[in-house]
Amino acid sequence: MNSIEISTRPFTDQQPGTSGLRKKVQVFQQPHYLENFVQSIFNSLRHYRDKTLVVGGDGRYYNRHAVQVILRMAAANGFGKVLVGRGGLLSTPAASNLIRKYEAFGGIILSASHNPAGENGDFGIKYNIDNGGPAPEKITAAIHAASLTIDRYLTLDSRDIDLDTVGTQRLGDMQVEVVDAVADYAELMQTLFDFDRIHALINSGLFSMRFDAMHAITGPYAVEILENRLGVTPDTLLNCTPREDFGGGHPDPNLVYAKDLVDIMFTSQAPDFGAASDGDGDRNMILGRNCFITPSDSLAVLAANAHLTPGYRRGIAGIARSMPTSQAADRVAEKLGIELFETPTGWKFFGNLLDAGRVTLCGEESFGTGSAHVREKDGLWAVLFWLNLLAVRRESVADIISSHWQTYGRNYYSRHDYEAVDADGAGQLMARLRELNGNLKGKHFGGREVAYGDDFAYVDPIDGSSSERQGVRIGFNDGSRIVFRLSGTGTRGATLRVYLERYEADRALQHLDAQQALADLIRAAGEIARIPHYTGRDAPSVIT
Ligand code: G16
Repeated sequence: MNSIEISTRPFTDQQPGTSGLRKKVQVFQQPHYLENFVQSIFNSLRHYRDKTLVVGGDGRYYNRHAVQVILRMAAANGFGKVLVGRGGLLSTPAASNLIRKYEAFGGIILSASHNPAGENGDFGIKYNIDNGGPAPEKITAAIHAASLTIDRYLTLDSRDIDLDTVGTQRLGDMQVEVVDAVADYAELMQTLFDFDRIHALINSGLFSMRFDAMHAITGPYAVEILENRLGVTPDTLLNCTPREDFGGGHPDPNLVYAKDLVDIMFTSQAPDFGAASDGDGDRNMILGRNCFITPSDSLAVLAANAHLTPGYRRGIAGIARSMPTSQAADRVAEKLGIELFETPTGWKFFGNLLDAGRVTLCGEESFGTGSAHVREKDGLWAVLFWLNLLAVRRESVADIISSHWQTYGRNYYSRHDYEAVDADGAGQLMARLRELNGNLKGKHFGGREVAYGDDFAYVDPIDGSSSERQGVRIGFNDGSRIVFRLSGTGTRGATLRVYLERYEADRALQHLDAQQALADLIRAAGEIARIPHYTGRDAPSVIT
């Protein structure tokens, strides 16, 4: 079957953000829009002829159509084989696993993560490289550059592939193998965690839990692992049937959007453990009875207890966290005598460190934790890690976090989001902060003195590449800090994120409400950045 060449013209808005290209579905539905971006990916790659590509997505509206488009274009561009998840579905960590396990050239993942889905929702697409991780900036920059000069793309005039039957089909000269990625992923988890011990805990009669897949991709993975292999009862699993519109919800596992689960976990009769994951299965939220574990604390607890699991029994090489993530993990790294890396926001910045064996665990405040087992953050992995700790320690989630704070001190932490604000106003706010921050040293806010103000820049210790303007940091003389940055994943206006952190060593003061404990810093942030003036908002839309 001969490939056909379609003439096209560039779109000027195809610059990948924190994690690929995310836009409203209607934007992707413009003629040639998706095809242009896919061809731009291929145009920025070399030596992929006859190689294998992994393709799949989180099942949101437009997923199936996009998979068919990509299959035709992959065949026309000379790939030898595509591995595609059954139904066109792959969670992000499962896609990363497939790329690694089958030594694929790379993968295309269709997802806008936790962003709402449906005809009026969001869609997204990103490219992952052969280590299974998100493409680094030099590749995303090349894709963007290619998107600005594209004048044609290649496709086939062919029927749709049957995506629902596991097995191999042909598309032109290319093989398409529809795979059951759930089994591959479950096997990987079984090599890392003590399934017998978790099974014993779950079936002890002394333990109860809930897992909320938020009508998104992790449903089938949770059923296979938690129900079929670990023995939870079906009523333990909430919203585990994936829907194209995620049931009309916002599958972001945090205290605001995972409301069904939060309502269950904050009562006197609550289960012992609760967890949720997001649209594409890479984020997680961990809860105990009446207890929320911040993602930053979760990373620190996992690092401190990793030796209790089979997969990390021999210890961890190092830890990496994104800059705005709290410094709780730094204290664990120090005690363990291992390296700690502070990277810009975005999982892509962990890839080199993981590949070089410098770090084993990574985490971000944005509800992401993961390890060297794949090159993406991994929601169910974090849930199983916690279950393994609970099975070994036989303590409550609240007791585990309290004793962690007693040992290491508590990093009070919160993120305030001002979502979908006017982009110009948000840009001006950041520009003013950048001008100001060099002159803030020595000034006082809320009883604290500013020790430094800067705009975070990062030099990758492995390949020397540098990334500038990654967030304005204002640090105080007591070690507390405020970070301001604009989200790179939103699709409407701009989203201002304000990250607040303060350390508390005094055990008697470690059980305050975080908003109360951070009240001075919250006020200082508003004052320094003049948030109401630039955003027109006097309160954040989401607090996590
Ligand atoms: C993506 C990235 C994460 C990042 C998060 C938030 O997550 O993979 O590394 O922390 O976005 O980014 P921002 O603050 O720029 O919105 P996901 O789960 O959306 O793919």
